Amino acid sequence: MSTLIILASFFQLCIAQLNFEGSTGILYSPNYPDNYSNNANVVYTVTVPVGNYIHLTFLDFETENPYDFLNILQGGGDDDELVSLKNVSGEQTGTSMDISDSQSTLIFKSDLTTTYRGFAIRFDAVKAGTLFSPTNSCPSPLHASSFGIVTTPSFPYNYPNNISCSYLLLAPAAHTIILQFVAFNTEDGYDIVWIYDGSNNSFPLIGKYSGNKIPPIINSSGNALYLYFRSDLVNNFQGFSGIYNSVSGVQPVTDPSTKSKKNLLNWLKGKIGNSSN
Ligand SMILES: [Ca+2]
Ligand SMILES: [Ca+2]
Repeated sequence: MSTLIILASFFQLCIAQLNFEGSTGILYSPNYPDNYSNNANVVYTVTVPVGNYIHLTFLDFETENPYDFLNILQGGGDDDELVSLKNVSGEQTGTSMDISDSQSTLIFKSDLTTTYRGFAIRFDAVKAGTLFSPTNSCPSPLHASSFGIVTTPSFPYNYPNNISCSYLLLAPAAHTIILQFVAFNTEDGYDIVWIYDGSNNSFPLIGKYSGNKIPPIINSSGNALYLYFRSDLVNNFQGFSGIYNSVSGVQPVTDPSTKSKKNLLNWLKGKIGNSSN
């Protein structure tokens, strides 16, 4: 039994805890945007400023239903009064929920086989006694993290009429960017996103997309992708949510179903490694 296998087995038994504090932030499943591992057990605590409650937005959510799930509880930290609100699993991209507390605990567990991409969930603090209201404004234009999410304004609520937003996805030198939409619904032919293979709209146009069909996975040839979204004066829809991540050099896009099989194979390999000890 190799040291690596011992470490890997030990690590899988550990419960990871991640604490988030502030007015907004994004929780990602382990390994995101790659598949989470089997046997995952991760606890997230979210604390927003006192006098606020928590609004969750599922920017991306895909787990094995019902075996890999996120248990959402009200309360957290030193609070003894944890109340389980619901278990979330399967395909839940574009949904949202309120937690009437300034603290929440979210526990993600996966079982022994079959993994998916997992989730990206944004939390926002909302003043107690008021309703969450979408911003209706463009997200920040620069996206230079190794991975993240880009959405139309207010996603999953409808984007406003007559808005234009640009998004610059930037990776380090000698990297390329993969962009995968996980939700897409705009007014066909009128509310359009243009995607360019570079840092602005003078670079080659990869494609222009509208309607309710998810665009293909997009790969940049260099270290930048530029998106420009424009809605016209009438008829608005939910818009899009897309995952970007940077990879070293140009890499073939992996079919997610292949990834699941590969993870299962790795798990089986780990078991064989353990039993030969
Ligand atoms: Ca599973
Ligand atoms: Ca429109």
